[in-house]
Amino acid sequence: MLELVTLPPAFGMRNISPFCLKSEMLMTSLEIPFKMTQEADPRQAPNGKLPFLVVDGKRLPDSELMAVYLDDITQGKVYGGLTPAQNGQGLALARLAEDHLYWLMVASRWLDEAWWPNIVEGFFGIAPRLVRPLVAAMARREVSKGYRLHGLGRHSLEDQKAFALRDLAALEGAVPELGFLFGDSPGIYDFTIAALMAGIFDNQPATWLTTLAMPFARLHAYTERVQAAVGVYGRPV
Ligand SMILES: N[C@@H](CCC(=O)N[C@@H](CS)C(=O)NCC(=O)O)C(=O)O
Repeated sequence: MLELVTLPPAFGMRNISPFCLKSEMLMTSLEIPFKMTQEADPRQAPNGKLPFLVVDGKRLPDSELMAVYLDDITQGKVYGGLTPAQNGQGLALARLAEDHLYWLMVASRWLDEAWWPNIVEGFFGIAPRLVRPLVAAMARREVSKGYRLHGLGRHSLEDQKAFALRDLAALEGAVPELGFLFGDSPGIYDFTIAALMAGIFDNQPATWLTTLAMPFARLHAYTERVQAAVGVYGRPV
């Protein structure tokens, strides 16, 4: 049986990572038998990132490569039904969500002083109390470096919030009022957007990004609709 390895629950979420949640949604929708296990330390994962999929004892990293693999073994059930235009539109939205808005979500959790204690408890709660602040601070430095390398980390918080609002407005404009992006049932690109937005809307306590996102009612309703359709929610239900 396939094994999907994800991060453990945190911040009031059952599945905290957009990439892990997207993969769980996709595999559930494909009705592929799989079990989920947890790994708290991404350094133990291939490429140092979660999720990964264990296939016949081999570890397959990256949620997108996993989707391609799942497409292969289901004879095209992931991407096969999409026209090139739909795939182009979906992939552009996925890149917006996962390569831009995702980083603003990371910053809203990791780099906000007021939210920082939640990271220490949520991600490093299993580390011995004595070394916990040190281990957490080292990880934070890495996140901060990565954010700066991305480029977003060079901007003021005010500008980061303005970037986030433009991303949210773009997604709000792109998702349908009813139904899903490209059909009667949700597909890979719906899972990508909804998995990210679930972690923004539902993480506890709210981050500055949660507060910015809340007024985007259409995006919120869409996020709920996708989760309900597949029966997989980021939060515990
Ligand atoms: N492109 C990867 C991204 C995965 C990713 O960034 N996972 C995060 C959790 S949301 C992670 O493991 N981060 C740990 C790190 O970067 O050290 C995918 O689609 O699976």
